[in-house]
Amino acid sequence: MTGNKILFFNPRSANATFRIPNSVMSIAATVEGVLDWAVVDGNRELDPLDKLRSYLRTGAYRYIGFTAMPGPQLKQAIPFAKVIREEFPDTIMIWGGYFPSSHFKVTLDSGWVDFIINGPGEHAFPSLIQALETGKPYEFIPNLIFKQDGKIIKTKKETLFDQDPLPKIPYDHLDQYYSLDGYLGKTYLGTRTVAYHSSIGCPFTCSFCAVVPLYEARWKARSAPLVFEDIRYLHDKWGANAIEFHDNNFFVSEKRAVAFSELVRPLHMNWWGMARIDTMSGYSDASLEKIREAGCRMIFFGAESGNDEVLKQFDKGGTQSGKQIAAFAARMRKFDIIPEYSFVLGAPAPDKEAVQKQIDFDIAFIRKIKDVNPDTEIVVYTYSPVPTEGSELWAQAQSQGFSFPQHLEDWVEPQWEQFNLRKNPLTPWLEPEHTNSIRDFETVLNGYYPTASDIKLSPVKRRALQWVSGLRYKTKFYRYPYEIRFLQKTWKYRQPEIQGF
Ligand code: B12
Repeated sequence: MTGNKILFFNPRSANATFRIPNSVMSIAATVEGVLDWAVVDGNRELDPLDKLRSYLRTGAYRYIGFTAMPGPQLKQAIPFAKVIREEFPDTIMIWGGYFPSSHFKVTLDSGWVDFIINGPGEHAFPSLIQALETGKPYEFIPNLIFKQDGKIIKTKKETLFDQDPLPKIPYDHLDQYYSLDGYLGKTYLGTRTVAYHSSIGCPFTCSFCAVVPLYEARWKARSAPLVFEDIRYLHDKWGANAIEFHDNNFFVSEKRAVAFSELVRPLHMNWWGMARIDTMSGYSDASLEKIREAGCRMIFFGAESGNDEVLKQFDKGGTQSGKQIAAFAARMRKFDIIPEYSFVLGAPAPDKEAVQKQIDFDIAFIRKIKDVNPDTEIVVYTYSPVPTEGSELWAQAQSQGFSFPQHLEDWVEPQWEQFNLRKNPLTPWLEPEHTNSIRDFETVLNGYYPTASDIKLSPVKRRALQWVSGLRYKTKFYRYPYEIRFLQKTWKYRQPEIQGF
């Protein structure tokens, strides 16, 4: 090997063909103009391993950077890393993203990965490359995890940095590898939807959320004018007409959300983002009106549960309560913004009956939300533990016998994929009847209230689904809803919780 180029890899995540791979692109931005880089996007390649090999065979690439979130991305990330380690042993393999940051031991124990970037990588990655290029020590660079003499070393975590000085995503450079056109997809928001990330982290410490171990309750945002500058560029140059804000918590600052709304309004773009119910309950009517007028059509909220005790168990923090969740859904009707509420069912409880009682409670609560605002979109997840050090919920999960795979390759087993999709949580306290009661209710609910985000579902199909599910929903008879499942399967019904959003 003679070169010092960097190859980035975004493994395939189903149904994500139009999403700009922001995780690796934000890292590529930091070496733009300094070192040559290329990118392979598993969503845009029929045979991405072949493509990776074709770059590596040139001998010009010394570094390879993988991003990985738990779930379908691991199906490429893990076997490809193994092959690359075997066929190109001199390549320095660096992983970043939610999976390796949370599951660093199993990742490094595989022997295929040399370095993990633990959380934000915009400083750590270029510093590491510079150290490796110049033969200087890297042991003091924050946000790194690696092995030394068989021992795992975690360097200190850097305080979350300001976002405005960070370099811009090199969209034009990305376009040389994959046409940007191919990333602007058709959604219910628009015909050319762009994925944009305007802030990082989240100021809360919910114990079921994977964002917490990475960002440690910190949040930093790009200021409204800079976000707008990027959006205007994507609109003017690439014809973007809708935006999915992928921030964990876009609406932390009312001032920033309103400032952005005022700027973007003339572009007539539809957009979507994620928020907390208690934060937005505090927004004034005037702010919510401005946000709607600026094109915000739907907002995703972590409602989690209508039971205040469970909200406490989840460390939801803030002021969120069952009462507030319902009141806010009702309030959103006035503004014509669809609240998309996600619930996390199946939390640990002292015994089987208590688990079912809680599931039944939340099913009744979800029905209540639909009564106060039928437009509310409901996303139902099953609680899947995340390794949040120091959290009681994680301790509870472990004490009841839950553990993650001990070998990296085991993560690609179908049952762990289902776990990552939060469909089959593999948690010892959930019996099949618990999971079935969640899935059956979800099927009937989705039948009676099909999601507005499924653009392939015609009005006729929608009505047919509603008709078939009506009696079950009204009589609360959810068991064995095979006929609804058959229609959903036939019409490839889109479930945001499985496909991501
Ligand atoms: C975009 C996205 C997707 C896209 C993937 C698009 C793609 N790239 O191909 C889609 C919609 C497909 C998706 C799917 C899923 N996702 Co997703 N996704 C996100 C989201 C919203 C944004 C990711 C992003 O672009 N961030 C912006 C970048 C800049 O931040 P970042 O990824 O953290 O990257 C930084 C560091 O981690 C690090 N880094 C990351 N990668 C790399 C690589 C290298 C080489 C280096 C050096 C550094 C580095 O540096 C970056 C800059 O600081 C995140 C939440 C979030 N806001 O981050 C969830 C998130 C990652 N997804 C998550 C999950 C669980 C899923 C699913 C598996 C399940 C689900 N139902 O959502 C599905 C799978 C669906 C499927 N069938 O494929 C979880 C992960 C939870 C966990 N346990 O770790 C998250 C955190 C959402 C959440 N809050 O729960 N997702």
